Amino acid sequence: MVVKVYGPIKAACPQRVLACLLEFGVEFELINVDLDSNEHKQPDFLLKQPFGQVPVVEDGDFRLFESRAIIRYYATKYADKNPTLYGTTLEEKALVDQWLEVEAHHFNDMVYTIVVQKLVIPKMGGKTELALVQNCEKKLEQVFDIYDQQLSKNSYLAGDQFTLADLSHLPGIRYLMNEAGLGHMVRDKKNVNSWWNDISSRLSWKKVMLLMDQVN
Ligand SMILES: N[C@@H](CCC(=O)N[C@@H](CS)C(=O)NCC(=O)O)C(=O)O
Repeated sequence: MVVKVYGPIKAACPQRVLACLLEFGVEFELINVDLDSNEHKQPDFLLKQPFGQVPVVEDGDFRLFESRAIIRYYATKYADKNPTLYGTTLEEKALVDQWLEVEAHHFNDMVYTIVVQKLVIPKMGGKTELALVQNCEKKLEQVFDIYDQQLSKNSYLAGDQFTLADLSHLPGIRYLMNEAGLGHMVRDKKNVNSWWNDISSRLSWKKVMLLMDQVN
């Protein structure tokens, strides 16, 4: 069964899902949703995702939204193909979940606000709230300090294996390194920098980047 993934390849949340599907070798069809023309806010799309956001997946009759719920679903469904991605014991899974929550709430909340303020609002003719951006950058610096400490003990966030917790950071860090012009936040921290170099070299992520290049 080919999984349908709704969302533009350039958006971070669909990228998280695609990287996960590629890790497990799950076949997918990417169905573009044009955010610029508000396709995601139209009644047809709201039937699939009532909050009007991407991604959504359809796997046969089963439909799911929320990118982190989707990656947990596939990591559980295909655990036999790659058992370490979501941990093999209750405790390993709990640690992956812990760092996924950190990514969603401490890391992503800051990156999301920075991206909206620095890129989206100016594109719509609005003005960036510089104080808000500075505050987010300060908080993000603290998050990276904690990551740097954690990564001085283990190669990856949840231990010595690459997991969903690491994968989930890829789209957000890519934004920081590129459009947001904040690559120094990663490069300045030795352990975070080696971790980024490692996780962004994975074949799954390279394939996501290739797909993205094809539409640019
Ligand atoms: N928590 C959701 C967030 C989804 C989300 O914010 N998607 C963005 C693209 S990365 C989007 O659809 N933005 C357009 C909008 O919110 O109107 C998830 O992880 O799936």
